[in-house]
Amino acid sequence: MKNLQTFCFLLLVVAATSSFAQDRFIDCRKFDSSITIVIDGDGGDWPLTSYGSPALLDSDLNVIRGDHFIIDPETANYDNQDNTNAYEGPEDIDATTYIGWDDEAFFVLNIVTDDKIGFEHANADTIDADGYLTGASTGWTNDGIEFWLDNDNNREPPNIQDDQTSPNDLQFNVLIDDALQRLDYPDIDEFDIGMTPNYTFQYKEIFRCGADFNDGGDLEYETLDTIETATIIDEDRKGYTMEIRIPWGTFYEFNPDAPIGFSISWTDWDDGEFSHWIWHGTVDAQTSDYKEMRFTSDNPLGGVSISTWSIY
Ligand SMILES: [Ca+2]
Ligand SMILES: [Ca+2]
Ligand SMILES: [Ca+2]
Ligand SMILES: [Ca+2]
Repeated sequence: MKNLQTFCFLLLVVAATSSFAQDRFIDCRKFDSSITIVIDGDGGDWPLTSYGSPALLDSDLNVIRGDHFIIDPETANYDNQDNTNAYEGPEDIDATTYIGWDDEAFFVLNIVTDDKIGFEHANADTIDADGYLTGASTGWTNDGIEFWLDNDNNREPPNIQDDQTSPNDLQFNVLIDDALQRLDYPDIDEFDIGMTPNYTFQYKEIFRCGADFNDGGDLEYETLDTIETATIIDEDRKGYTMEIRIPWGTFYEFNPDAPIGFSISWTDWDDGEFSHWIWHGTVDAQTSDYKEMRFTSDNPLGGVSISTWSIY
């Protein structure tokens, strides 16, 4: 009996050791077929109790397997572009970002704490006096989330800030502008919400991409139009919840059949000054710093958790 226990223990040690190197990836888990996510800014349809540990980074910035994201000030990089917007703690900016997938799309639920929310905290001249978006700027202009995608998973080109020729590599962001407009300017027609004067989106954007859908014109509009987003600002304005649905095939080689390179940054404008936390821990837009994300289906979100399986 003792020998059997020793054997079982050794078996576990071997299993744990041998699986370690293989566990260095972001685990994007499939939703159970019973789960339907509606993009309405309400996370109540997400099976949050099914999630396990967050994807973290060790001291060498190697990824530790996890199925969602948090801002870890120990390893994430705080970049404020040398202005005076200094990080003041979790009431300043904190976030838990859940991910998941089904046969049609990739989903994100971004739950954020931020005690300075409003156009008065965003980039100057984002809106005009009547609350219409000006189109003066897109991208890094308000609170929100940014995704870094290496869809062919080759960590090339080395720096997409300088080399924006690969159609597979891009950044994509979603800001809270449309939700703030609905809140602060209730008379604005829904048709005008989130749109610039020439009818392109101001609260979601594709950039740093070699593909045509980064052209600022019709194709970019049509591509962004397929990406559903919904943001609800907390009643006390100390945070917001954002849901995003990106259909498979929206970007070249963006599908669950193969891993992609991935990272996130959380953008926080306070008092008119920019900052962001970069999950992967370095400030440069180097694809080599992204981490592998795999789309797994063996432990579905909202299905029966492995921890509840009966062993005997
Ligand atoms: Ca929802
Ligand atoms: Ca803040
Ligand atoms: Ca690439
Ligand atoms: Ca803010």
